Amino acid sequence: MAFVSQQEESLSTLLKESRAFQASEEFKKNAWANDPAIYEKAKRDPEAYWADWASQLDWFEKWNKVLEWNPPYAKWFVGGKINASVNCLDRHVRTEKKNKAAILWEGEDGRERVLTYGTLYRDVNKFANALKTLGVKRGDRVAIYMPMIPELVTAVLASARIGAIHSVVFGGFSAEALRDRINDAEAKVLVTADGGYRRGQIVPLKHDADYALMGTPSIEKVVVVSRLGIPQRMKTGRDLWYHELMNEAAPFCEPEKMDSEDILFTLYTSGTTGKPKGIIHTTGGYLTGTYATAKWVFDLKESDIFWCTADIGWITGHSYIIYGPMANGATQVMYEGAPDWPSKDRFWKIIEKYGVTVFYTAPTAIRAFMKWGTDFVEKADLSSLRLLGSVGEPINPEAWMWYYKHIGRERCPIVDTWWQTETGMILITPLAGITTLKPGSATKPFPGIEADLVDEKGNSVAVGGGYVVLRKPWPAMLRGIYKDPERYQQTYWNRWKDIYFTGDGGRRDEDGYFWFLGRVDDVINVSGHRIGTAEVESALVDHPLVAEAAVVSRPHEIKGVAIVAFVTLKEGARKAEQDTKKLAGELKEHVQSKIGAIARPEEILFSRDLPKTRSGKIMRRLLRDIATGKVLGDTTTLADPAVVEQLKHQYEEEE
Ligand code: 7RM
Repeated sequence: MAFVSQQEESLSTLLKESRAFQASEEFKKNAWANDPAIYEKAKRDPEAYWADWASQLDWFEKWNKVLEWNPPYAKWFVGGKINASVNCLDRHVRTEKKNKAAILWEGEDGRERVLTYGTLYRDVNKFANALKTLGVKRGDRVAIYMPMIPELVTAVLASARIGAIHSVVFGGFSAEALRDRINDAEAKVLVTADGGYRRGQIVPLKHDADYALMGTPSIEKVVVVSRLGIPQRMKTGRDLWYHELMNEAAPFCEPEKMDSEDILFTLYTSGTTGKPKGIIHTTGGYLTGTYATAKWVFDLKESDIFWCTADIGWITGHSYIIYGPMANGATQVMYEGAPDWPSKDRFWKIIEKYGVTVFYTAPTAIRAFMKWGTDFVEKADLSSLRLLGSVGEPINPEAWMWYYKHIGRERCPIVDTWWQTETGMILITPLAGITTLKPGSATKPFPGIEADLVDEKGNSVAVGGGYVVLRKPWPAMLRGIYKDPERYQQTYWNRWKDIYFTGDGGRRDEDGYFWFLGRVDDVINVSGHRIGTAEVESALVDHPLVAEAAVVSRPHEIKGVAIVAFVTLKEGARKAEQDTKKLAGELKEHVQSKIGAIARPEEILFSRDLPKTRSGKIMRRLLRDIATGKVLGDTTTLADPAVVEQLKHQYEEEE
């Protein structure tokens, strides 16, 4: 095992020796949240606590009631009048923040743009007026299908300014997916672009949108941003250039005085059925929740340069690129493209160039970096970083340690933030100035959040495994599923009375820390023993040759179900042309030694890559189908459909 590097060995030593980490004294001293008493204070009077956060925003009219809770429907800051764009822009433009950078944008092609709060304010006002001239009114839906360019932020905030409901569709989705979402929302206007760059390729958004637009009767106008400068076929009477509209638009648009409970946006997310759910978020509570968590979790200060690598097409981009950080008046990096273009050090080069201080990314990205090796990382100066974040799936302790050591250089605390499209805001997370960190744990509920772990009957489990639930409403919670109240009730509120079911399973340890084990349908029951797919995956990834692993179950005569593991090997390991049979045996042994015989995989399949959704979540459903030899389901949301074909063939060969 000559290719097991020195670093990897010391990494696992680090992991074994100390399992708890703390921010430096200096970090703690300066953190916004550094007094443990805030947890107690919030618990004692949650409404007063949330009202305190809300009062840090700008309201046209104050609310007369903090919370109205008629399960499963909550209303926050009832009677309050507010506008989200005013809170992200106007209130900063009135201060010395006017000339502060809001967005440091970098295109994948290397193009750079800096937008100050002042210039973004001007653009948003103009585009808000442009939308009005196109007939968009308060309550109308605006669909947005764009690359990661500043005009995407402008379109979102302009919609919010005039009280239109934005519905952002991730630019990586297909034309059909776009069409279905436009139709469900009955959007009046679509804002798109000629395209964007991804891995050196052009993503032809307008071209794809044209296909979708053949079946979207509600769309009256299409606005096209010229990102690439590629000539487009513009349909007369329907399609308009963004820059032409902007040239004619008046510079100020009076913001709509929205009710706190007016819909700010819908965002579609996959559920258990084929039809995506349009998650509804409203204005006052959502803004309060994202403002508060952005400030405390990311400890945002005037001098920070924040970089959230998510796409705005996902909730993470809505909450932690647009609303949370901008309500805080933060300076951010926004990057258009892929982490490995033109080379695998693109992210580190960006951090170095802009002096990023707070970096927020996903475990799947971290595992890719691990796979690519430390050479790409070590050359970069990452000394500006002071805080790291993770989101999207459970981060296995090995990835946590790698992130801590190689990116944070053992100086930066890591906040593993658990939340969902539905929760709108981060709910379970460390506060780095207070919380002792344990690699792999999202630690504790944010102050004011009543998260719990329960058994089948809904009884609280103090220490042990269970379902993660929320016992009390929180400001940024979803208000429903667009045009489908029945499904809202069914999906989240039918298991236990007046308790929100997250769909996630986890464990709570003796210190009250939450350890997420993945969606409950990912929990495997082998011979009556409950095993989290994440636990087995973590054990596999702990092996020095393994880069990434996904574990699924397959029906088994005796055990009920058996464990099948899909494994990708690290770059060096792959080149070494391992004897796969022998290595499979070794990995099974490894899992057995880490967890126990019950967790020993029945079968291990090696693959160059794992099938992932475009937001980076491993598609276990597909892997399950492959493992059971079933016909494959829908693969249109896959990042790379070829991966599945390759896996299928490989599996059939090995059979
Ligand atoms: C923000 C986001 C939500 C699901 C959620 C979990 C999983 C997200 C973590 C996590 C463990 C985390 N929204 N998840 N963050 N699991 N630790 N820190 O991802 O709607 O797209 O997904 O993602 O299963 O239910 S989402």
